[in-house]
Amino acid sequence: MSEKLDIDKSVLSENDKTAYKISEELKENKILAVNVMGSPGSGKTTFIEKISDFFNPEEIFVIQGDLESDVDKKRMEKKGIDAYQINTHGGCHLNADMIKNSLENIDLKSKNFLFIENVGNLVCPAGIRIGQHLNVVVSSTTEGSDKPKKYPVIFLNSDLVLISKYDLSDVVDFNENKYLKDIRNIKNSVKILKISKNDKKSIKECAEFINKKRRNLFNDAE
Ligand SMILES: Nc1nc2c(ncn2[C@@H]2O[C@H](COP(=O)(O)OP(=O)(O)OP(=O)(O)O)[C@@H](O)[C@H]2O)c(=O)[nH]1
Ligand SMILES: [Mg+2]
Repeated sequence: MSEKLDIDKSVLSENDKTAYKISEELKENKILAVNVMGSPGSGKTTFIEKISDFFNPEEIFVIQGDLESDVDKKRMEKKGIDAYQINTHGGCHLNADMIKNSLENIDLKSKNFLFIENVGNLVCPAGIRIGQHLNVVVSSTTEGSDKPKKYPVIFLNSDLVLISKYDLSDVVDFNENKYLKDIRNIKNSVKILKISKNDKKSIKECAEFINKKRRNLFNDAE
């Protein structure tokens, strides 16, 4: 048993070393990397599409993680955004090596933001370092208000929780008080924003938060 634990530890630390190098390389290029996590269909790609309207398409690039297909990459390209697709073929989360290989295909100059859409699920991507500076969980009202209580680790590791599909909250009897109370019990300091894909004001608030995080990271006031 202890042997198994040692092996797991060394695999993890190799990943962490690569993740650290990625994070530093992106920092040198003044790029903020945002790891977008959440259940399948929670609205991760929609969020990236919508938030891109508040940035210059040239300053963003996206790495898409899915088991199969390039559906989400094509959605990005339709918005004029540089995108790279990773297919994990069964793997339930992205890892640092996958991101390192993707970055070799992307010209980092002139970019300010990297959005990484992780494989859709609330378990595996939590706590895996992929070079990100910011962890975002897109958690939709339609999944039910019990998700923080059932899947606490991903919320614990997040910097920003987006309650997505907020326009549907009444239809699905989303219990917002319970949801918020459960999140606060897991991580009191986490930023929580409510978003709906057609509510520009809600998306603008996210863009402002992410922009501020970038400014704080690089300590520049522009
Ligand atoms: N009503 C409503 N529907 C939304 C909202 N955001 C996303 N959707 C819909 O939810 C569905 C799934 O959205 P996606 O953005 O593809 O979800 P995803 O998390 O990227 O899905 P995977 O990549 O498959 O994990 C689409 O039909 C979206 O139009 C929202 O704010 N309100
Ligand atoms: Mg998607």
